[in-house]
Amino acid sequence: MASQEVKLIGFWISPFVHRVEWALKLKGVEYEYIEEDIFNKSPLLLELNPVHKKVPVMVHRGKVILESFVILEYIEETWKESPLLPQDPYERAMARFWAKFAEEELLEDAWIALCSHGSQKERAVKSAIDALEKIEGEIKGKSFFGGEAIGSSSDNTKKLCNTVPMASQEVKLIGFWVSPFVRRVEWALKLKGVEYEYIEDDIFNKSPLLLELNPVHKRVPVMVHGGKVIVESFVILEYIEETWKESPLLPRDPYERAMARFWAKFAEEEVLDNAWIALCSRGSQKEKAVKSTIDALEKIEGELKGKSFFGGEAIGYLDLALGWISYWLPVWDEISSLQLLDSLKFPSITTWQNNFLENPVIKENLPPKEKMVVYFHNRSKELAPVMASSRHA
Ligand SMILES: N[C@@H](CCC(=O)N[C@@H](CS)C(=O)NCC(=O)O)C(=O)O
Repeated sequence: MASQEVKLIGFWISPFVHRVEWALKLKGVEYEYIEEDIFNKSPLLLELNPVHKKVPVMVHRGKVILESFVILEYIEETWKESPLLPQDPYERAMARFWAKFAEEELLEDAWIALCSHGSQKERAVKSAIDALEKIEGEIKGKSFFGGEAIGSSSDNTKKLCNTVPMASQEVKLIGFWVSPFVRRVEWALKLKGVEYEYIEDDIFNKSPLLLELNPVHKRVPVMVHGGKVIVESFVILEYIEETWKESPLLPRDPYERAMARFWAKFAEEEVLDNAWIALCSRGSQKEKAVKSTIDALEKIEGELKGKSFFGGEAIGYLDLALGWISYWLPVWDEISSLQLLDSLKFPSITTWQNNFLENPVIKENLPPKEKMVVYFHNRSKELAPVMASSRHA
């Protein structure tokens, strides 16, 4: 491959950039490396990554791919030699789960531990060590997470918990009625025509089953397929897509797939997190969160314009990932007079919202609105003091 086909914009010390470089080198992909100064960003970086303005940025044949994990998946799908992910969908799910876990629980806490002082440092050190203990359990007895060779994780990885005895194709989903993370999994299963047994849990009084099946996060959704336990809704969606090939949710083209994954992550981190803070906080914290949510929605509006669905003509992965915007966000708007989803400001999102909610699979699988209003009203009141104190933490 001609080196000009792949360009990587990086910063010498970034671990996110290095993981992309390692993947390219392991696969023997030639690339041109362009060093960036993240403290004095170049016009090129700002043009290629206007959303986050961060490295790494990979450009392949003029197409821009962002976010190191999204880039890793793109590299894996584009250059098949020396695979980094295992073949088996469950092992792939485990690799994605632990990668996400280490990023969210270890890297973030270790960084806070490095940069903070006093009780905040102590807390972060403790959390980082807790996370390392879980990772130690995962790698025990292996040369690499990828087994005998470097990969994203293991071919022989331990299950999150003991295997649950059940028929080989049986699917169970443990959920909570109002969780948008659970609904996106249900929608995916229904769109693909996969039968499953739904088990309602109480996240305020967790069942022994939930604690046993998801000892790491203790959260729903938890999906069990033929006794194998998969957690984290985006990891579950990828597993569903790889296991049941009918009615594909992700596009075929690796670049389009990368875009779907990028926007799903963006909406989760920038829209969902901020909208939740906007609902549950007060005063200037609320104002700031409202503004950030609207800024993020503007980017989503730009991404959607002119399309019926994010997935084109049919509901796909990104529609499911963002599905909560169509139904949960208006409820939050109503409870807290947030005025986030203004139809004049966001005409494309509004049209998409109507298209999405008209689909029978979606329409028939939504929590009752009145019950949601009461639930979120109470939750926002309960969480307001917690949000206020976390601001000063
Ligand atoms: N990132 C997770 C989020 C799951 C999540 O936060 N689930 C909530 C219900 S909406 C939960 O189980 N909360 C219980 C807890 O955090 O203790 C996913 O996508 O699956």
